[in-house]
Amino acid sequence: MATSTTTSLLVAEPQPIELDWTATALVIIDMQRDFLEPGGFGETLGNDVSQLARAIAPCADMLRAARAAGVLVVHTREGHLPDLTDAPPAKIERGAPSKRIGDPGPMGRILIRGEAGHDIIAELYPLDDEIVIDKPGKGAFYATALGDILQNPGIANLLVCGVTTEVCVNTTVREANDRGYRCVVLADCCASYFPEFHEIGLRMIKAQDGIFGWVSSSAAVLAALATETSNQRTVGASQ
Ligand code: TIU
Repeated sequence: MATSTTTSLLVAEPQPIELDWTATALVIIDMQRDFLEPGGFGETLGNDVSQLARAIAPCADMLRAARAAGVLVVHTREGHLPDLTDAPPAKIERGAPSKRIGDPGPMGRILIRGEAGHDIIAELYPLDDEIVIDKPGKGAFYATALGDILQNPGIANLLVCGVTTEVCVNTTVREANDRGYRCVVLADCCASYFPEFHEIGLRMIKAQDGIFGWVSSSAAVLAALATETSNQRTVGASQ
């Protein structure tokens, strides 16, 4: 019986990683208007949101490839309930932003679920049947059903994209690593308001022989997926 293997060797640092695509999910962290567009939460914190734009096209490539290959896709959004009951005062009161979480802004209330700014950018908009995790924290596992959602289809590996590298991407990878997932952060699919934090955030993941996981790229994933589709093998005596 001819069957195609579901595994590929993905070029990554600190070493290549064998991925079973049926046990792998693409996780796209917080590619929301609130972080990437002017007038949102990221800009209220004093950040130059144009720094994040470089991750959009590589994320779109990964989304297209995952959909074509049948790889599970998970989108996440950071944000809070309209009544702010899930927003700790310590988060709302932090620093001296130009607007605070829940204040009205040009894209609706800042970082509030259901508002235009909270939604995912048009270029990466989820399909109706894709998983969207709404999270109140920086990590995607805290106070969400993500763990159960990944466990049911037997997901063991996460390809992680999104923003920002050192905040929600790093927090989510650390949470996932402690839960036993193999995380591969796709460097060009992530970005930070601070390019040096992006670089250091990636180095933290792969340091000490991969203390939190692996670092790879969108090009490497595309190459690995191309290998996977051509890996035909013969199993059993009869054809
Ligand atoms: N401020 C910042 O860099 N990030 C966040 O607040 N959230 C995410 O990273 N998504």
